[in-house]
Amino acid sequence: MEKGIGYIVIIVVIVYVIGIILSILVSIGLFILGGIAVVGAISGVVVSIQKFIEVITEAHRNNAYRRATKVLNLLENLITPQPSYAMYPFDGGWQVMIYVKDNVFTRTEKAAQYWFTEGEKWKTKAQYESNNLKKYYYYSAFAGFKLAGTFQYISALVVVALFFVLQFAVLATWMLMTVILMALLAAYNFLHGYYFKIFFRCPECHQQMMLPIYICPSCATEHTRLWPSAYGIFYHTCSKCETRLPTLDFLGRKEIIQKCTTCTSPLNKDIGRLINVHVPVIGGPNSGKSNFIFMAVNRFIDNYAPERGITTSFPDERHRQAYENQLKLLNSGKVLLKTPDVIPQAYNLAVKHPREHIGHIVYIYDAAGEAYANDINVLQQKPYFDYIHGLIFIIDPFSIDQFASQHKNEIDPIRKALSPSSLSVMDAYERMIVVLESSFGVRKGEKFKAPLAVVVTKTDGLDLDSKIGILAAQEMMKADPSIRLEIDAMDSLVENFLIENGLGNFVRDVHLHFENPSFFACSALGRLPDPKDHNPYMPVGVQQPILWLLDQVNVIKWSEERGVKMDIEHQNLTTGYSNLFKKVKYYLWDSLQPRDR
Ligand SMILES: Nc1nc2c(ncn2[C@@H]2O[C@H](COP(=O)(O)OP(=O)(O)OP(=O)(O)O)[C@@H](O)[C@H]2O)c(=O)[nH]1
Ligand SMILES: [Mg+2]
Ligand SMILES: [Zn+2]
Ligand SMILES: [Zn+2]
Repeated sequence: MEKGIGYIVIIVVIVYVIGIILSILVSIGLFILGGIAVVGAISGVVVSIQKFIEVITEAHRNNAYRRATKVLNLLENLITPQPSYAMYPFDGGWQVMIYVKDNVFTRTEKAAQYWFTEGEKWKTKAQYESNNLKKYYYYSAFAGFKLAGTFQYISALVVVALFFVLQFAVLATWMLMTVILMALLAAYNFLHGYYFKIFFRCPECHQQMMLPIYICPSCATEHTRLWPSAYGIFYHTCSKCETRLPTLDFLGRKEIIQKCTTCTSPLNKDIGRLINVHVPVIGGPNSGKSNFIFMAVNRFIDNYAPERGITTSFPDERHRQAYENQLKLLNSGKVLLKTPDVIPQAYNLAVKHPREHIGHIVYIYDAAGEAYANDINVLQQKPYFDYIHGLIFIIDPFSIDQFASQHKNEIDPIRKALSPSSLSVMDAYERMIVVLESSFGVRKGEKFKAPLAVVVTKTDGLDLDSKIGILAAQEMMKADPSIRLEIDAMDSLVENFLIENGLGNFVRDVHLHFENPSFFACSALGRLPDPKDHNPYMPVGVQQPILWLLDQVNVIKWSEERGVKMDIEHQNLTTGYSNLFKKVKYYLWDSLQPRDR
């Protein structure tokens, strides 16, 4: 019995010891496996992070983000593609993600492969081992290396996945913020342009555009959408030459050469920056439009503006050249050449008051009189009639049938010097109304709001100046002190002159069609042209119509100035009256009487 128990105890002890030894041996195997796996996992994380940093810096440094991605392709289907690099959140950011996906795995793969091949070595070793324990350990090592290799993949996967989530969130927020900023800037630009009536309008082909073409100053590449966009909020980077182009005027965009999108002629830098004012000058061939325009503009620039601190300039060098050439002719006693183009070019004149935030850019359209000589030519004027602010209608008194036939004997000897227009006033006027109606679609009974200056020119001929010119106006005011403005006196003198000479219909129609017409008389040359006389021409009365019109369209404050002058004249007049009763009567009654205009 005792002996039996003794055996059992011995057996148990032996089994126990063998168990312990076995489990120690097995544990050593597991320890080998686990150790290798842990080392593999840790190195996996380190390698993945290392490779990831390597790949991501490479992606940014290699400008990998400057190649098109699906996001950019999608975007460029929606917006007009530009020769510029798209912003990071619209292109590069996504490109970097693709680059990371393509490169991190292939590079961690190499590291993983090392562990797998190491594992294979132990596997072969195990296969050829006869000692079972060793065989077991070799297999443990093999399994450890396999696991370590797998961890390499897993850690690379985790690193890339984390990056993807983070990058996506960053790009999405960035995108959203840029879009909001873009929308705000676009809204500001639109409202600013809308409020100040600033538009890009071509003085050559008369098209209006949202934005001109901007020309890269370094490589001359055309940028058609240089504004805050997916290519950059404040700057676009030209993809041809890497030049940074500002997208906003105050950052310097206005200094970049701009071109018309339709006819590609260059647009001066005040177009799209100053408040537009469009004024066509209308009249038959030879009626005296061009001579009037250049003389009136000249008197405005040389006489009126400087005294008031108003700055004037020709933003377009070609316009300045043309103006100076014409002026040279006029100053040497030569008349201007016939205007060649039926579709006119506009002359741009920038006008800015000293305290004005934004100045005006006046477009003066000088078409050849043939523009109003037939119904086809006249409709070609429509493109710029669409946005006119005021009109100047030129009348050559020597083209008025009744006046011309009544004074035939006086006119004939100086016919050459007068060059009477061959087109009747009514024909030119009616064609002007046709274009105006096609542009504005005014309903019956409704009047055109644009101010109309009707200017009878060439008053140097037949002594007209003393009948309807400034001198006559001053005489009229002397005779009737209740007329205190020269332009009021002239207005009624010229109106009467036209009515007396068979243009009563014309005068009535003008009042019927226009809310705000005014009549003027002037002589652009001041004397009859004579090829032998090289003295400069001295115009008479050319300033009034242009001042009146520019005042009506708010470019200058002439009427305000006149108001002040009138008050002073009132005072002089009343102090001039010796009789107190008369003085009181003047203040209470005479000065309050409205003038019929
Ligand atoms: N006497 C006199 N003649 C003038 C005056 N203004 C123009 N003329 C004459 O009229 C001619 C035509 O003048 P322009 O100013 O060229 O006329 P226009 O309306 O521009 O003519 P187109 O360009 O053909 O439409 C000139 O050649 C002068 O002979 C003026 O103030 N006095
Ligand atoms: Mg002309
Ligand atoms: Zn154009
Ligand atoms: Zn460039």
